[in-house]
Amino acid sequence: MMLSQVTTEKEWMVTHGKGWWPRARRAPGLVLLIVLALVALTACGGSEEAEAGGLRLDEPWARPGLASPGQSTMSHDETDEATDDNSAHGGHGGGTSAIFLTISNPGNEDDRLVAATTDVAEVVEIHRSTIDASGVMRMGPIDGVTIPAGGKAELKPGAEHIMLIGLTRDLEVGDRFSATLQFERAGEMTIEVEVREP
Ligand SMILES: [Cu+2]
Repeated sequence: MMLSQVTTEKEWMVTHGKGWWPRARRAPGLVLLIVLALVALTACGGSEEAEAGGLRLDEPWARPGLASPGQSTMSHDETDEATDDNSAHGGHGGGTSAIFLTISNPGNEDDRLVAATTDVAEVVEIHRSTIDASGVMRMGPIDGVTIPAGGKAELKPGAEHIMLIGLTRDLEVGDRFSATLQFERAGEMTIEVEVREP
């Protein structure tokens, strides 16, 4: 269409007569309807699970734990950390827990969980549990968990998990707390974690 032919509204009116006005009035209403429909679709489309940057975080949960377990309530000496050999998280007064969840990545690029924070623990680390040659379960920090493009990462007992060290409050079954996960591509995502028995 030769837009240059329509130089002014007046000229358009002259060439198209009365028909121009109803059409012009209808158009803004139509645009508004489309916008409203898109807003409604967006609002209904979101699941209950956190979703951002293309990632989907499903069913975050954590083990129960106590802020001051047993006899170790006085071991606040940070130098204990040097001797912490994956089997005991000494050096912190609070107990431990771990967050588990499934992270799905429907996108075309791998993403990577690189860190996490929560105010219910003094230290948060990404861990992997493995069973050594003698059948003993061990765990230790890893630098991240890859969520492959078109795939998922399952953080679950006996595998990768988000370790909570030095609980600042008791985590009892039914409690909820928030945690923020840091992804290389998706950035920060905050989740609500429910405390339950494994
Ligand atoms: Cu751990």
